[in-house]
Amino acid sequence: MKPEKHDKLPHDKTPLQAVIFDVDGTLADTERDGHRIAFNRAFDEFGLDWHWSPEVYGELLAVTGGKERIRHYAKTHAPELLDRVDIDTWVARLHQMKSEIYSGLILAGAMPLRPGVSRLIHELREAGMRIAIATTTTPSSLRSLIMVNFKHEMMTLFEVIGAGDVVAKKKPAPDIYQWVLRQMNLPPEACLAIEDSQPGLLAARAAGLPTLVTVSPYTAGQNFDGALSVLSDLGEANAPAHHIAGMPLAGKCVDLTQLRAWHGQRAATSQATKT
Ligand code: XBP
Ligand code: MG
Repeated sequence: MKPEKHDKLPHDKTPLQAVIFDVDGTLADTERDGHRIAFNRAFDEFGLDWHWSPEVYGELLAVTGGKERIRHYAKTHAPELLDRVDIDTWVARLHQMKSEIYSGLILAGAMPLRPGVSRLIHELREAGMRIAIATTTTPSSLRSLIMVNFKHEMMTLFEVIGAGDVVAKKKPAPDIYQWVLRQMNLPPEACLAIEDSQPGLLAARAAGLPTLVTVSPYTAGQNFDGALSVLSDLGEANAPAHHIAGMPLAGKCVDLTQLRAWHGQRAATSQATKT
């Protein structure tokens, strides 16, 4: 049946129906003291003399995905490795080792959630808002982070988990967000993404999602043009978030009322960023 003209609301009238969270840098500051440490320990286990300092790791974050990051580093630091006939298996085994070490660190309590994350997720769930994950991280690493911080299996907390190799192209490609939207059967304009990095913002925007950015230590200086708003974090009543760019934060912290308000005004932001 041909859809009636009024079946589809204009973009700026579509109500907010789901919030899609990034993981690393957004839910928790996992990179420098989590993933980086795990990569370095796995390199030791594999007899490699590689060591990723906090500075080097910051540069390597431009390559999203752990296996992709390892392969990229090998290209410049040990190109002979790439000639191995079993290179794909070797990278996968090294990354598997890294992921196990990472989960061990997380389960030992090394990585608390960022300010406001637990509060907002609980508020969204209580309000019946649909919530999902869109990340380049490996599912086992995410599961550990969720288990230790929420005492929940990830699938009971989030309706849809888009993670790791479920899509071929990782952020900044839009694929992971498009995959999540398909699973949720929602158009992008009915959703809002929360990200911490430029590759994440680019991925979400390329999928058509209005996006809030909460910067993390590695991403604070990046270009966030096109974001609804850019903040220090989600904030708590006793530890207010700081506004950095984009639409202002009305109160001390991000709550559902604020997300709905930004979402409702998103047409103004996309106009503003086009000029
Ligand atoms: C950030 C990433 C990930 C992590 C490492 O993901 O690029 O690759 O650095 O995780 P996001 P893996 O911000 O999208 O959550 O080693 O499991 O890939
Ligand atoms: Mg991130």
